[in-house]
Amino acid sequence: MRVWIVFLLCLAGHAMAAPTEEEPMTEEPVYEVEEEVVVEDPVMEETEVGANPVQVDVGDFDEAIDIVEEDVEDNPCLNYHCKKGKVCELDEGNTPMCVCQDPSTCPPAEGEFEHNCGTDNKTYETSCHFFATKCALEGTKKGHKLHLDYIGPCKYIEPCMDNELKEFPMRMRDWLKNVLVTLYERDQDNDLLNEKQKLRVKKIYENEKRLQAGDHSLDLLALDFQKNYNMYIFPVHWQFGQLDQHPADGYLTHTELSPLRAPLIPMEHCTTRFFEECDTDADKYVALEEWAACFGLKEQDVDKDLII
Ligand SMILES: *[C@@H]1O[C@H](CO)[C@@H](O)[C@H](O)[C@H]1NC(C)=O
Ligand SMILES: [Ca+2]
Ligand SMILES: [Ca+2]
Repeated sequence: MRVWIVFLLCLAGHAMAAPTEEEPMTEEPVYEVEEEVVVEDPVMEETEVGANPVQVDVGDFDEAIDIVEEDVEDNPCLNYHCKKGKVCELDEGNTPMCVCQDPSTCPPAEGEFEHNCGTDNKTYETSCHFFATKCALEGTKKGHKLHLDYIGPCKYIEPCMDNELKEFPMRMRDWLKNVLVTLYERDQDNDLLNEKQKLRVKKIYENEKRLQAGDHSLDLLALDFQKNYNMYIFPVHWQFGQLDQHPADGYLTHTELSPLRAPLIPMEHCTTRFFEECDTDADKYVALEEWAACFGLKEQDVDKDLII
């Protein structure tokens, strides 16, 4: 049961709020500007009332001192949002602009859980350090290829064997179904599931034929998938929707998939191969159709409207 609680926490909080990377879709400057102006997390929120946000955020070097001398009220950077890895600075004309953050200005990690492993197999102290580093490499091939790989420090990941790769979707779709049922059971007042999702899960929850959570053999998992196929359709769609948020465009990027690794520790070493093979057209995105096929759903059961 304890394991389940950990999974739940992962799902409800940590994993969903896991650092995600906003991938630049185009190099056009117009897009850049639009993205940077979006006020997602107003900088104010993180700052105590009365504190000088400029000092809190930057706190060094000449430019910072210039800014500090200005009236904070008039600081155009205050409500100017920069994407991860960048911070706002003023140019000579007092116009705010986003520049790469110096990784050394990132707040230090409060624990190992904040470490992240990049696809370069380097451990980054926090996601802030990662994005600042990636920003500095912007425009280079190396920077383009650098993504967050998984949460936690880099470690040795054993190779995924063929037979394990086959088990992966079987275990995962069973796990997804159990996660949803558990969320449903515990979530009468919280908002872990929305109303539409609750209606769907209710049907699974109340079905007496449902295979209860447990350490089942692969044969039993396979048999249950045959017998109770319909119960798996929604969980597979649900997970796709949970991951497809940065942006929610019907495709999963490598980075959008990274939160999934954390809760799937027992099969973790197969995630990379699994997702590589899911991307059947090899365009580096896992589309909903590809995702569903990976989990054994039939083509006619893939339904965008189930992502609710
Ligand atoms: C990645 O780094 C970890 C820890 O530093 C190491 O054990 C592992 O072998 C590395 N993996 C690869 C593929 O180099
Ligand atoms: Ca997406
Ligand atoms: Ca694809």
